[in-house]
Parts: sequence; C-alpha cells; structure tokens
Amino acid sequence: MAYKDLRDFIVCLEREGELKRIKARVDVDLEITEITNRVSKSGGPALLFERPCSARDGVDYAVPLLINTVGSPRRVELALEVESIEDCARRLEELLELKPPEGWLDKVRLLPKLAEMGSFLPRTVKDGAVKEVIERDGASLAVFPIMTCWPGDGGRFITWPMVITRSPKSGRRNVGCYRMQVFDERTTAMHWQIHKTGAEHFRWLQRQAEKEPFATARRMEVAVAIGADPLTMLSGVLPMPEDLDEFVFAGFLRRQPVELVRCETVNLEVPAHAEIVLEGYVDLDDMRTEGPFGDHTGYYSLEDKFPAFHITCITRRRDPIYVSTVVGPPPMEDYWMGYVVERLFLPLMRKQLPEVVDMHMPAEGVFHNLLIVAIRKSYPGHARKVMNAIWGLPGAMFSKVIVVVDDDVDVHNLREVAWKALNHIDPERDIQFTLGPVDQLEHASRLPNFGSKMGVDATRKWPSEGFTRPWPDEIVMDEKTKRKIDEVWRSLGF
Ligand SMILES: Cc1cc2nc3c(=O)[nH]c(=O)nc-3n(C[C@H](O)[C@H](O)[C@H](O)COP(=O)(O)O)c2cc1C
Ligand SMILES: [Mn+2]
Repeated sequence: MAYKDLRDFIVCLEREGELKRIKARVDVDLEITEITNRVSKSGGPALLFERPCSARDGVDYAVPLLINTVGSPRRVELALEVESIEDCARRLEELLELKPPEGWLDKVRLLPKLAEMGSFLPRTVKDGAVKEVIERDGASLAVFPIMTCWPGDGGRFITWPMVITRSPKSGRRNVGCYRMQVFDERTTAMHWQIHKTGAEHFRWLQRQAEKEPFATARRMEVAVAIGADPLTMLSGVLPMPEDLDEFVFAGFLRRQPVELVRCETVNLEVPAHAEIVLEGYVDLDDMRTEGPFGDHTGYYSLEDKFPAFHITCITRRRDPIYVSTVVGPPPMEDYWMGYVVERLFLPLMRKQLPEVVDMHMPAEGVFHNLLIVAIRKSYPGHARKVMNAIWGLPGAMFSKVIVVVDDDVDVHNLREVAWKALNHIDPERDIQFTLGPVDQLEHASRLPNFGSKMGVDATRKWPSEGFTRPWPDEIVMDEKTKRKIDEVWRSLGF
C-alpha cells in the first residue's frame, strides 16, 4: 500500500529511526536552516520541529514544520517503497519497452499492463482531509511557520509547494515545485523560471491577451498544495515532458492513483490528502520583484520580476503539518531530490540515446553545472553526438559541462572519472563549446538565460577519429599473481 499522506510517511520514518522530533522552540528565521544544514550535511534524519516560533513577529506557531524529509538515500528508498532506487528505474524501463502488439496473442498479453497503467490515473473523490477547514475571507499565511532561509534572503519563502496550473491552450494539468516568497498574508511571488511549464502557461495567456485583448482573461488560476504522500510531493520536482501530468506519473510510482478533490474557488483539483492548499490566481498585470534568495547553487539568486500570486481561499487539515526544505551550499536535501530525478530519467534518456550506459550529476555541480555520462562508443565522433543530443533534452539541456566517458568508467566514482578523463583528453582536440539557453540560476553566463556550454570527449580516441598511435592499456595486475599474494598476505604480517 502506498503512503496515503504525509503523516503516513512520518509514521514510517519514525519507525525506521529516520525522524527526530525537536521539542524546543526554534525560530523560523534562520535558526531552522542552521540546524537543518548541520544535520543534512552529516547524513542525519528528517526533522519535525514541533514548536516553531518567530521572535520577530512574537509568534508561537501551532503548526509544526517538517524538513529534510527525503534528505538521505535511505529515506528516498522509503519514499519510493523500494529496496533500491534501481527497482523503480527498471519498472520505468519495462513500461517504456512496451511494444505495439503484433498478433491477437500479443494484444491479450498487453491488456493487463494497460489495465495496470489505467489503474494509476488520478481519481477525483468527493472529499478529503484537506477540506477539514475552509477559509476564504479569513485566509492568512501568517499561521504557517514559513522560513527565512538565509541572512541575505528578501523575505520568507514557501520552498516545497506543488504548484498546479492548467494549460490555457490544451487544458492539460501541470505540477511544478516553484518557491513562493511571502509578500503579505494573502500574496506571494510565483517563481516559475522562464523555461518551466508554469511560466509557459502564463506566457501563453500573455500572448493570447495581446492577440485578443477583449476576449482574454488577464488572470490564470493556480492551486498550491503543501504536504502530501512523498511521491506526490516529489512529482512536482520531476522535469516531465510538458504534456505529461505529474500526478499520473506519481500514480505510477506509488502503484496507486493520486486522489484529487476539486478546489473551492478555482477550477482545479488538488491532492485530497494534502496538508494545506492555497487557491488563487496570478495576474498578467501584477509582476513584482522577487528575491534575493539563497539558492541551491550555494549563492544568492538576484532579484527579478515574477508574477504575484493572490490567495482566494485556504483549505487545510484541522492540525496541518507544514513541509519545508532548505537549499544552499551542496549537499542538502535537494541533492537527494535531484538524485531521484537522475535515476528515474536515465531510462527516459536511454529511450532516445540507447548508447548511454549511465550518468551522474555530482552534488558539487548543483545539477546544471556538470553531467558525466558513460557511453558504449560505436562510431567516430559518437561522444559529440551524445553531448549535442543531451543539450537538446528537457531538463538536461542546461548542462554547462558534459563529460563523456567510455562504458568502463564508473560515473559515480569521481576519482575514477577525473583520473581517466584527464588522461584521455587532448584539450584542444577534445573540448567543444556551444551556445544555448542556460539555467536561470546560472550567474556566470554572458547574459541571463543565455550562455556557453562545454563538452569534453574523454573517451578513448580511435584511428577512425584520426588517432593513429596505439592507445595504451590500463594497468591491471594478473589474476595468478593476485591469488598468490592473497594466499601469503597474512604471513607477510599485514
Ligand atoms: C527544492 C526545490 C525548489 C525548486 N524551486 C524552483 C523555483 O523556485 N523555480 C523553478 O522554476 N524551479 C524550481 N525547482 C525546479 C523545478 O521544480 C523543476 O525544474 C520541475 O521539473 C519543474 O516542473 P515543470 O517542468 O513542470 O515546470 C525547484 C526544485 C527543487 C527540488
Ligand atoms: Mn511539468
């Protein structure tokens, strides 16, 4: 059985010794970050702050705060309900392997698979715990322990929301995790970056309004869910193809549909078992300055313009739990979220690039700065083809540096990668620059959102690539000698 909701997962974490309750009063301004940073960098547990407070506002919050929820490989496995994350990747690979049926026998065989898939689609239900309290006029964010993460931050930020929008063009739902800076009790920023789906929905409305100013609404409805079962929460982080509903994918991962309820004031649906839901809208005519914010690059993102989100209604549980996360100098909790993305996207990448054996985005590369990819090389220039293809993939397109290695390199072993890659390159010959869109958080590029990228072909070079000298063998001791030394090892006094 999949976790029904956040508290179901909390019970599991507690049973597994993966949760620490903090009963002392701790300030939401900076103090929770300082504690969480120390805990997450030492591989510690999820933290449930039972008495968050704010000295600045003179408040003791009645709502507890959960953080570092999936901040370790063990908790990622618990969230996914698997022994190893590779089990999930394999299930996904199987799904993608589905071939169109050829004969009737094939069709019959396919039916259970399709039925299984159908049973994962989100299901609309009448009621859910998120409707225990419904506040319209009285709705206020002030009751939630929303954190100021770092000293230079422009304010308090909701950091792990599931932001739900519907494409004004296709009507398809999208779920994205975009931070929200609190402006006042009923207004926040909506920090969907330029390349993200929420931003695309907003832009589409903008273009439509320019074309048909009188026939187009200038508002777009948005619902924000905070706190749910862990896979529903994580689905907002996954860079799904634009037309793929994240809640469908969450259903596949949970092996059980996500249950949704209709919102009160907007025409959207939200997870029925969420802790908190904010309903409202963004307005084409209300763009505001957002930031700065201590970001997952380990640097502050600068101020920029983003839409304001206006709250029309808050629905919540009677005793909600507020889920937060804090990003900053790596590694922090988001590294493990990125790790889920990395492992689940490998099968998707391999669908288009079957030569890819494995890939890795080390924590120090903060996702977009470094992607290491191992390939089974089959033709001259193959590494270049792979780099160029990756620069065309959603999500991975932002990779500032791509290092391509042969399939005998363990991409997760950074020492091995550095050793072999540095040995294998003739820099002028093997490094390639290109220009293109870069992550909005990139701070070194020549222009915001546009800059250069570097590909390193660190594979062995072939005669057909113009390398005609012999390529040296890697040094490996022979088995016979190893066995012999194994036998005498202890007698040598080791
Ligand atoms: C903790 C965390 C915070 C994030 N904050 C933002 C954000 O503020 N803005 C943004 O555009 N993406 C943010 N992201 C990344 C997006 O959630 C991610 O790119 C997601 O795939 C976007 O979904 P979409 O493709 O449906 O737009 C964040 C990711 C994590 C893990
Ligand atoms: Mn999406």
